[in-house]
Amino acid sequence: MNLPLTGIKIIDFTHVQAGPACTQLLAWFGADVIKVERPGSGDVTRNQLRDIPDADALYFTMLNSNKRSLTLDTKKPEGKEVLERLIGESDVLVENFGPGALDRMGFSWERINELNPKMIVASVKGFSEGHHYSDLKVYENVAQCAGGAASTTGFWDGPPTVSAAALGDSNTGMHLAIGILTALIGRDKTGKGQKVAVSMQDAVLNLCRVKMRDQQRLERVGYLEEYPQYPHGTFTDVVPRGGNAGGGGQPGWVLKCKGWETDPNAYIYFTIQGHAWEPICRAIGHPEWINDPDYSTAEARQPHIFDIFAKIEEWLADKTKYEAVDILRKFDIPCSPVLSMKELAYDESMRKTESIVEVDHPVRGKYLTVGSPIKFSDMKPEITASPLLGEHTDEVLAQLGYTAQQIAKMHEANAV
Ligand code: CAO
Repeated sequence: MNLPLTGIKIIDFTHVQAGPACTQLLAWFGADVIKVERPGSGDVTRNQLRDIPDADALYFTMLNSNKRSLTLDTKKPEGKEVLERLIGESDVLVENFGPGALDRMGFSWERINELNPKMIVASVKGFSEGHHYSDLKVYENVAQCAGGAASTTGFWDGPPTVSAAALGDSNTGMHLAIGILTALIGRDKTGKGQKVAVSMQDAVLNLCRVKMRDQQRLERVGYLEEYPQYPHGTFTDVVPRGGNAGGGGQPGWVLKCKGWETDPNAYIYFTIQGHAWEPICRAIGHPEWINDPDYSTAEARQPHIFDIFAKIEEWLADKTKYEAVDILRKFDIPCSPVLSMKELAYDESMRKTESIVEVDHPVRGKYLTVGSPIKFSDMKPEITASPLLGEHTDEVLAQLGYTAQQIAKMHEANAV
């Protein structure tokens, strides 16, 4: 299949999650992504949390599919020379090293631009350039704390809480991918490359936009009517943690279903959409609420919203989460079962939509990975295995014009 990014060559100087998630996405869509790794060790995630002693860890395989691997010691003169040639022939260099690492290696933006003025250099850092924390190294949870997610997640009587979703890592990688594609389109118009940077703090904050909305509302009116703290609790001058409250104009909560005593995921998320109040009352067997002034408007319901949720839980008590959703869907009520990772892994629909795919790896055998969450009408990315460390070193060097003898010498010098 002629994928749209076919012909775009990417030097993938990324590691761990934020950068690899970005380049993996571009590889799915056809880019030739050459992952540059340190000889002998490679990306640290190859070894992290291994479940099979000699096989690359799932952390690596699930973030580096569809790529080629080139081992290169870019601190050695031979390695630098190879990287220079590669820069001369590529379209994009993506990196997420600690602050200043690329400059210390001798590949500043100015130097790369000199080697190839059409090159797009894309970086992930913890904080934006010019920020007073821009010298910090950053991992996922650090970013969630810095970007406003942790202070607004969890319950009001507990500490700031991080999300399991990789808001700092993969989310930043997705932002960077958008930046790269934009710069590529820009280059088509100007003929020039440019620097693209996304900080993890900013990418987290971008997803916490509604909490910034709430901060401003709070400062103006002193309360937030959709939070559980309203109207019985108190507000300070900062956005509180709202537990499982719905973030928009419609209240929602995680509600217990049959079996919750023993199954940690026997819950549904239930949303009370204002205009769906009548069907909700019918669905849960309380038609008398439809015209009751204590229930008929969102404003009237809010003071006793948790009593309403308790009544819905009574209705749910003899229904599994799946049975409940099957009834509620008929009434057009936005809801979902709370699904465990196990349920998702074996969900036939997720396999059918290729949102979860099985990949064959030469060492570990078959494993599951998350497929493309972006679906196209004219193409279907095929997810292939992640490369072994240095699997494509000789192939890439030969394509760069090195002779077999020169390649052997580089191996001897441990430069590749
Ligand atoms: N050959 C030679 N040297 C190499 C190399 C190669 N192929 N690849 C990397 N290196 C060197 C770098 O040049 C750097 O050397 P110096 O520090 O001496 O200049 C060194 O390896 C370490 O790089 P690092 O600072 O990126 O690595 P770290 O393990 O100390 O930090 C991390 C990891 C993630 C905290 C840091 O890279 C970072 O803050 N990145 C930016 C934010 C980010 O992306 N974080 C998300 C990671 S996903 O959770």
